[in-house]
Amino acid sequence: MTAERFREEIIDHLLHTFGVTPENAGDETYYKAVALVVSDLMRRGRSETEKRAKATHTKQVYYLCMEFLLGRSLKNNLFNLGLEESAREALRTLGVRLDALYDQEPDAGLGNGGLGRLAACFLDSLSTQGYAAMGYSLRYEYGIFRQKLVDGWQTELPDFWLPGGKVWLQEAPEKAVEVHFDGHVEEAWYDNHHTVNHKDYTKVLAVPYDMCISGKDGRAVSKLRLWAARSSDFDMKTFNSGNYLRAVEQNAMAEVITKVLYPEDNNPEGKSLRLSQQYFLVSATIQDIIRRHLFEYGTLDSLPELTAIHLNDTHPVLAVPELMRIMLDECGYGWEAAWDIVSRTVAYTNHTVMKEALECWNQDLFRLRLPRIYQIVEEINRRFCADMHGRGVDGYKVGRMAPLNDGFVKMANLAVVGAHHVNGVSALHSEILKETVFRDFYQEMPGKFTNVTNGIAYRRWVAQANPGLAAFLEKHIGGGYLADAAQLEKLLPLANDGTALRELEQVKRENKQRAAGYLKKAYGAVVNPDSIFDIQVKRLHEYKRQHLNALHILSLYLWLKEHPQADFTPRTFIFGAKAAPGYYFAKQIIRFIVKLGEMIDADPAVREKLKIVYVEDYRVTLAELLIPAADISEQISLAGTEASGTSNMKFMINGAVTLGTLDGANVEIHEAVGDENIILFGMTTEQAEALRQSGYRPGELANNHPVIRQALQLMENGFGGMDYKDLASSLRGSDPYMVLADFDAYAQARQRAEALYRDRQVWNRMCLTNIAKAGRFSADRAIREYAQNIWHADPIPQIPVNKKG
Ligand code: 26W
Repeated sequence: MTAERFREEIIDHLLHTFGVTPENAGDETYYKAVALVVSDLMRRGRSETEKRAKATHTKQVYYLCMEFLLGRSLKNNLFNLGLEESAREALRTLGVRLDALYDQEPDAGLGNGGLGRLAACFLDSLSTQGYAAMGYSLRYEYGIFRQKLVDGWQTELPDFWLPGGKVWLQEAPEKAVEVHFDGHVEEAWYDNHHTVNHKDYTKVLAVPYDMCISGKDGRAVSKLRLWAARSSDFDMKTFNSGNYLRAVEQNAMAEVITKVLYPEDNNPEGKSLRLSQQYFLVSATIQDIIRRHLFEYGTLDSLPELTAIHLNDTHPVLAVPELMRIMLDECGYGWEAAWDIVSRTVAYTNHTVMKEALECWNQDLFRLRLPRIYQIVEEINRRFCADMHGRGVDGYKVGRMAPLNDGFVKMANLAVVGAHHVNGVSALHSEILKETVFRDFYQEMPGKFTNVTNGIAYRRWVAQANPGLAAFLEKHIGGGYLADAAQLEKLLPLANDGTALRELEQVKRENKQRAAGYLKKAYGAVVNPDSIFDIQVKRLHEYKRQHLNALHILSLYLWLKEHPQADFTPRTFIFGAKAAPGYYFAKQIIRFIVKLGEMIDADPAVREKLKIVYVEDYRVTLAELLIPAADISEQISLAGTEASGTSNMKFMINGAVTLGTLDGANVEIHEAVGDENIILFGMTTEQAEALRQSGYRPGELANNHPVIRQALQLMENGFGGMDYKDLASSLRGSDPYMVLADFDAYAQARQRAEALYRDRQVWNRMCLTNIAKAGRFSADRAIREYAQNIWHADPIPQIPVNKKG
């Protein structure tokens, strides 16, 4: 689209959609008008994609996830459609700056962290590579809370994103479906025919809101369908009989289902509302998938050949009994035929080994809320157990694998039983799954288990988030890497090119300056762009060990006090993390970091050398600013705990060096770049396990280690008007994630990092090699592996529609 045409369309939307003249419109309205122009284009692209997929009978991929952490869309879509320049020019003639409009867009924060961001990256790749794909999730009214730190303590504010975010959503009321809860089930025989009736249920309407997800160069457009809960009918009878409040209340009860995203990550609460959300997503989605399939093909017999349903973690696993329910109760299938179809259609990815993250529902709660689904789960369970017993499997083992056990519905067990493939998200994680969480299953059905290492939408994370690096790449290796990430390896010959390396250093330096400017503006934090930018951004969780990072900074502080003359490269430590609102210990860690930063700031002897910035309200948009500015990427989880990590990949491709443990995808990053280009430290998974087995005694370790002892004492004595006794005593007492055991190795690794950094040529070469080797962590590669090994799906053939079918 030309700039002139773009301009006309913007003006058209201003006048006719928003009723304002170009002269009177503000940036917010301009942002919306531009978004609508882009949306219109994408919708046309989407119908093309659908037409081609239908004409060629291409297998559909349906990606179900309770979270899609999309961030902003405008820049991404303009970039993908190749329209950024036209838009910029069109707006310029109207006296408006495109970059100002970007800042009008709120982040669509419909997710907590890695799981949700991965889903967003995957949709991008599915579109780019031209698969026939849809994502399904919920249209939460409130996304992940806005974090506000009050004297270091995290408080949560609602994230009402829809006013600025809904321009991307198109309501499709004609595709609304009913979802049924509660009531009871009656079974009967009529004329030899067994019928099941779900009686007296409550209905909630699921209304789809569709968002188009563009791919690079518009090869295909995917659709993300977000369901919103709406009361199916206002109870006029109750209302008329004078019971106004009750009538309104019923309405509100239905709509509460999609009111807010659960801010828990890795720690489910087992609340009935979350179960309702999950079933709501699954039931609406499965009905939609079946409707689409029947409309095209008229029978569900071909479902496994023509659709792949992917469960992103266990949260949408009720898709398995829901699909069974519809086939049994509404389509007349018998159990065996239905089960055969379901279990050839559904696949499942596990994203965490945290025991407490494996969702279990209280059986009674489940039965009351979802009586028919419960019955089906019972039958799945009965048949699975009978089958296992029949094969001579030990009774305890069958119990451990059973979907129903100990009064709970075990979601992970149901997922493995119902899925044809189960995968972990990094090589190490997939191995750990087979040895621990799914050991029993792996012994009985080894063929189900596989690995697909995560990947990232690198075009967003490099070409859009890091224009300086994009220009550097364009200059030295051309634009081919945008379609084929493996081409980043073309950089390797520059490893000894001093001029190119200095250029790369300059790119980093400018990104650091840009980030510094923002930190000054947003938080009043003054940071030195010549210091080492050492960044840890991710959810706050003990296993990720932000407190290891902070404890080491505290020890550096104490050391610098004693060695004021020491030759020391100034460092800026940047943290960004939200804690689950009820995770009290995590909130204490945040406060400890913030207060430590304040103590350092107040100390003229140290503050030129050390600086901590805790960025409030870390989110996708801040990640896009901070990651390109990083020198060091902190990936310091206890080995064996982080399933994959994906920020490690984003940092790497932006030319930061990983300082990390052999955990998750760090293992594969190490493999890719070699010993020379990563700074590894700490115990391996096996060593950590062995230490635990042999009896880990952190208290003793603390007392015998002068540096740790002194640091913990300072925490106990307190500073900044409070003490950090809870934290210190957890470390001394049990230290579940072995912070103290890895402390020395971490301190040494940081020293090595400093030494490497001081040799600018060596460091720049490390950065360059990291970028060059990041290609395998592209989501395009991950999606191809899913498509080939799990979904058995191909991209839509690139033939003109009218030549076929
Ligand atoms: C409240 C229930 C719950 C439980 C687990 C909510 C969310 C989860 C997620 C599975 C946690 C999560 O986001 N896991 C992360 O998934 C990323 C993508 O695969 C990995 O890179 C991270 O290592 C993993 O922590």
